[in-house]
Amino acid sequence: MKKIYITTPIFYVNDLPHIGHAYTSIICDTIYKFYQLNGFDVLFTTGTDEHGLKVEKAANSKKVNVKDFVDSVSKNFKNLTFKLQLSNTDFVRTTEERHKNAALFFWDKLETNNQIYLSKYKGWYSIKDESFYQEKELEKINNEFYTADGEKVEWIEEESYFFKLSNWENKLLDYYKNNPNFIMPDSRRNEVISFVSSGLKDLSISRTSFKWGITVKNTKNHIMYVWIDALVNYLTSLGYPSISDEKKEFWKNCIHIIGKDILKFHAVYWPAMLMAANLPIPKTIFAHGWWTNEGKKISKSLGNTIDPNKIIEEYGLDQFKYFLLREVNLGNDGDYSKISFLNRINADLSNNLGNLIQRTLKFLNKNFNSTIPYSIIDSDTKIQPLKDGYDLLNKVDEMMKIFQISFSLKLIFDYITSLNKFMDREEPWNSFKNNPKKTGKDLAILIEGFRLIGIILQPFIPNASSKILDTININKNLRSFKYLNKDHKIQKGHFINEPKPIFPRYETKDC
Ligand code: ME8
Repeated sequence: MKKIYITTPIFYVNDLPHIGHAYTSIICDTIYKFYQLNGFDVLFTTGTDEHGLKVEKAANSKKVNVKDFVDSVSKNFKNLTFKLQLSNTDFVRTTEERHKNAALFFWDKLETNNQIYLSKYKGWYSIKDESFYQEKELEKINNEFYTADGEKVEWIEEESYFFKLSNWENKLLDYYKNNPNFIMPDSRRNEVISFVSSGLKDLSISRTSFKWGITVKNTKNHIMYVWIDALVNYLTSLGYPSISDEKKEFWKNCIHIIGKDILKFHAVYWPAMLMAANLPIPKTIFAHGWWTNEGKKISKSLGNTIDPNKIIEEYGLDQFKYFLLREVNLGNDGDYSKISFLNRINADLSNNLGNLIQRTLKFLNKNFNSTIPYSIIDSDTKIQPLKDGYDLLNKVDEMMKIFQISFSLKLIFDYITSLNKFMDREEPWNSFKNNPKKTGKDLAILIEGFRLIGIILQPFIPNASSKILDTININKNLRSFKYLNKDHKIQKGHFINEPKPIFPRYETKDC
């Protein structure tokens, strides 16, 4: 069985989860479910990044013990995995022993390979990003320095261990050149290539001015740089340092899904450190775009963070997921607004999909006693709606391979539109009076279309899909993608359960 390993970033526990964290998690979950239904063996890990100055400060500002603080905030992120019904196979907390061992072993490996030296760091640091900056990357306003995101940086001077990042500049550039799909999309790849080409400095990888983190072995006060600690979580989940041969196969096919904010860490520092530790490099790093709220940057200080729990409670999980996945092409930025959310779910889910299924099944229920009146024969499978339906998986698969999730949904919903057109053209409610045989055949074609839609939509809107498949009475064992073909088509005499509305319609006049 082919293996794939999907990861989200591990989230800082300095604050509550918001729409951005939910977004990355939903993308990973969709990819996980798609591959799993397509016959792959998939691992999917997420978790929380619990060390570092930022988290320590957040706990101090609330006057709580740091460990108690991280326990409680990490729980909020774990609860989000339940609320989003994620299929994650692991949840790594960097305060777990298994992770500390992995991070220390990784450090040892770098040290043994002569990749680390002791010196002094003098330079700028952003606590929010937990990142070091060169002056050329900053903007000077009134004698103070700021990152491109407007975060003030602080000057630090302290003894520090360094990783010999500068040694890896050419090897990284070669790697990017020889592996064009390592960084996606292309615009991000170009950004990274230009960053590395402009020169890499050695990276400070320990801090001595705070305590909350993993203490470097044989030192009293060196705390491992939180980004090394955090990145190793992807290996921790596979059992590092003792990764089984099977898990090594997962690592080769690892896909890191991240936001564009943390590209440098994943696409520059991480592959350099992996090469330095003689470990293989993951297959792809995909950096998605940024969500704004009604056109404004989401930030705690503006008080405009969007709580995914609230949207899910008000409108439903599938609606929330569908909007995020469909509204923007993966890689682009997106804007959440109530009106665009409601318009999107009303038009696609309620009108296009929900209405079609509801009116077809009600008609079958009323006029054919909920029983399929016709068996589709092989020559029927050339009829357009069926032919298109059986071709759908190939097309969607091509798009999913390049992470075009929105376009995959577009293909599926274009197909649903074509079924609506078929229904309107064939008018079963009219033909029924004079030609019930034709009506029966048209209904069988539509319901076979619903079976295909119900199966292929499972990675994207799993709850609605299972409602559709339950209503048209498809056996739970016959719902993976291998059944998306004519060999498993619905037969005459197949009984349909009572149709229930799938998606309500929402008023938009108050938006
Ligand atoms: O960076 N739009 O954690 P973090 C889209 N701990 N995605 C967003 C978003 C937004 N407005 N806001 C956040 C860290 N995200 C480190 C990661 S990994 C080894 C360590 C998502 O809590 C997006 O995935 O700041 C982004 O990369 C991530 O949350 C940052 O989460």
